Amino acid sequence: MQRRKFLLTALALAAPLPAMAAAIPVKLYKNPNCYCCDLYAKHLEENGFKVELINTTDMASIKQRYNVPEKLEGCHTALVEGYVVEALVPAQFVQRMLKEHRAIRGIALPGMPVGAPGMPGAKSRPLNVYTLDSSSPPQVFASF
Ligand SMILES: [Cu+2]
Repeated sequence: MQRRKFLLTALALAAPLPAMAAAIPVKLYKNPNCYCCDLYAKHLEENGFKVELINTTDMASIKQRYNVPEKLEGCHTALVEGYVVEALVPAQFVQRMLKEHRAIRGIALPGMPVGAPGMPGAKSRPLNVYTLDSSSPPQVFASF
C-alpha cells in the first residue's frame, strides 16, 4: 500500500505541466555579447515559446544561411516551425504568422529599435515588421 502511494506521487511529479507541453520550440542564434537578445528570449518564453539559445560570434554566416537581406537584419536570428524570425519581432506577430500558415519564409524587424521587445524605452515612431519572401520584395506584415 505504502509503495503504491509512493509510485503514484512520483508519477504525478514527473508529468509535465500543460503550459510547458504546449510551448512552441524556438532556436535562437545570437552573439554572446548582445544582451537584448536575452531579454527578447525571455519575452518569447513569457508568451508560450521555449527558446534554445545558440551562441555564435559569426552571425554573418547565419544571416547568409537563412537568406536575411542586409537591410532587414537585426542582432539575432531565430527559427520557429520552419520560419525565420529575424530580430526583435513581438511574440504576438510570430504567433499570428504561425496561426495563418503564411506562405512566406519569415518575418523581420530590422535594426534594434527602442520600444521593441528586448529594447526597453518609448518608441519614437511606429515600428514595421516586414515579410521575408523569396519571390517578392519585403512587405509590411504588421506595425506597432
Ligand atoms: Cu540582441
